[in-house]
Amino acid sequence: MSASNTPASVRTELRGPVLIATLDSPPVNALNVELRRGLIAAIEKAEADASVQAVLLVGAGRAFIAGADIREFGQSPQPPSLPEVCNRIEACSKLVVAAMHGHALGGGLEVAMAAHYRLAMRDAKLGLPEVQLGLIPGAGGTLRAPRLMGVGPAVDLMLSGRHMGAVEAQACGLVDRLGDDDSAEVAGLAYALELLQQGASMRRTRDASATSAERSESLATLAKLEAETAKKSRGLFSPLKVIESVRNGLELSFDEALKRERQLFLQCIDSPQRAGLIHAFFAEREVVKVPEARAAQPRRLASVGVVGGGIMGAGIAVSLLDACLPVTMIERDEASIARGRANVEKVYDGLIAKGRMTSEAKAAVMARFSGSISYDALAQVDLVIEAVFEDLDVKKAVFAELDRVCKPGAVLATNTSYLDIDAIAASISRPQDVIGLHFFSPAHIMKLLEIVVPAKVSADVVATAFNLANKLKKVPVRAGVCDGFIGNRILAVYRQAADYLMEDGASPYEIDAAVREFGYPMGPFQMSDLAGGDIGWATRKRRAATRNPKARYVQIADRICERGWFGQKTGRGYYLYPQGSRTGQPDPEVQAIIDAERERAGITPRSFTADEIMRRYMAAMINEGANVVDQGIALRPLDVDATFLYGYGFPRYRGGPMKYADMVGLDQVLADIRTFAKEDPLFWQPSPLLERLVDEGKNFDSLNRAQ
Ligand code: 3H9
Repeated sequence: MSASNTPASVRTELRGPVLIATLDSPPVNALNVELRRGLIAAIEKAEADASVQAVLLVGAGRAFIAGADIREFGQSPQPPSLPEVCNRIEACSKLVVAAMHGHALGGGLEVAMAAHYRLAMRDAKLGLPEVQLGLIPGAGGTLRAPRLMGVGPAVDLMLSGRHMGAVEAQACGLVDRLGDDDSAEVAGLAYALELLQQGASMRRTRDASATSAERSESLATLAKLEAETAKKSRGLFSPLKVIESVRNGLELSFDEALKRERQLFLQCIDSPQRAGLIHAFFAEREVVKVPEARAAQPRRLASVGVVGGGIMGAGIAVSLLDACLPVTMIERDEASIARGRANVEKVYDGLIAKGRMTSEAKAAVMARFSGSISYDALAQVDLVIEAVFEDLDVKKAVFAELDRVCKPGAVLATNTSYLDIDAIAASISRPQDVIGLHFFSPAHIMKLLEIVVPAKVSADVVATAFNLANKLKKVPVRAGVCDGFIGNRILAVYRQAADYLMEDGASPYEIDAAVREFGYPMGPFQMSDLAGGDIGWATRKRRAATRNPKARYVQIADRICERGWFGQKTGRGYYLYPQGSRTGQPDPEVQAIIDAERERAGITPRSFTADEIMRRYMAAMINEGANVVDQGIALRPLDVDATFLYGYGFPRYRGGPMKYADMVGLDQVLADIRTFAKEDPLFWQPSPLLERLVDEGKNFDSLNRAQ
């Protein structure tokens, strides 16, 4: 037995006739330049040593290989490229076996597919998720996966980005053997020795050929998938490139198809969608890196109380129950607690109806749920989330009860969307335990959780909130206290920009269409109809007393609400919803209201192109985003991005509003704001941060990196 270290992070060790090459680059063996060089060196070493009959590729730590190193994209490429590495592995004259455990994704699976034989441990998760980063598998994956698994399953793996379990991977031909031993190394070594003993042939994936009948069948499957993909992946660049590359693999020689795959991959690398999607990938992982989570240990979190059993409270309860936490729900009377329980059960009944849950599983979950009309039932819980009516006095009354009954050290959270959490904290004897946990509706589905940090809260309470988010599989974003925190504060401003556009001449239908065309699933007026116009109306009334009388105020929404047109739930809002339909139709009476309001305000309507609509909409969003960062409400621009990606339907491939601003150019955004300011200088006040960054020639991302 001999051991040595080839470049940096690929260790090699000879065990009898097998050279074990262990990739070791924590945390997930992303294929950076050292690993790529190390892999080539390991293969060369095997070729040069006559005693080596086989090479075993394994990963150290928790994964085989999580793919190419995403951090290298967009920088100048360093040889060898990953396709070169895969080709070298495949061409090796000694038998190459890949033994996978943990994640084998993207370039990681491509390395394994270039090996001659593949073993997967039962825990392994295999996938080609490149499209989620705006890419295609670019190291032979679009050609080797169809050869191993067939065109249909391979395209499904590539377009869905899903992770496939080892058993399924074996069933579809992607792996040859399942490993049951203690480690991938032990299982892989035994498999390699067995293959040598059997005199197994050198089996190169590139050589797997199809009959002409099989090829025509594959082409027909592909044509069908292409039509479906064009419809489904609206606005996305890379999914159709996957199909194109798979087709090349069927029609061209392997080498020619590989060349084309590289070209398609590089087109994807150059696309703004790749930049947006990779920014989103890292933003999701960066948001948890907040000072309090670094400084303090989370408190114990074994049971939770929820006050309020309305739609929000019930959604929060479901989210907690799904994370295996026992939940005690408090309501004011027996009828309300029965309604709260029914709201929770309704979610699970929906899953049962769709075949996604069994009645037994529901019973097991509901066994963790209890309801009570007495706050005393919360005496021993570790955390309480209040989700009652959005009114400061009502919330303070709840907190007074919590202060009375909860054990010392219990975390007391409010789900308020707008209210002053410092005021709530100051109203009880333990402000250090009070925090905001702002869930988004439906709370059991939406990924965003704004963690709102009041002035007096302890660091370990903030750390506990981030720990909770992790348990709930949410994307937590740290926010400071202000009216609306990060998301709703910015929303209020660009909704105003949309209202100005509407009063100045664009119809709500044109604005919604422009916003959808930009990539949102729906526009702001559709969203208002879905959420219920009465919610915004109540907020406007609440703010009426503090509104700047000199600021422009569009009254169209109030006129619509005064008629009781609150959107889908009342059958009409900005749109008409005949007979409970959820797809709205333009409403001529709404247009008449808009015309009357324009006349009352003395406005001569003009037309707006979709481009101008979006420039104004985005400028308002970006400008307020900059204010939110400048005032420390968001820690970094990426926190604003994550808020909008996970809570407001912002198109992921654009990376979030601040990333989008960087891509458009901050000077361009500022120039737009200054132009719009000529019409309304009060509304269009450039953010000081935006002006500073433009002066210094910097972008928002420079602030992300500065942290
Ligand atoms: C590709 O392969 C292209 C090729 O086809 C062609 C090339 C020519 N690179 O998510 P976690 C970091 S494209 C760099 O928190 P988990 C991550 O940022 C790639 N870094 O852990 C984090 O860093 P930090 C195709 C990476 O257990 C840390 O590792 N592959 C990469 O929840 C831990 O990650 C993919 O798309 C990477 N590839 O989940 C897979 N992967 O600690 C992307 C992770 O500083 N990765 N990091 O915050 C994942 O989906 C998840 O990370 C994984 C682990 C499921 C593996």
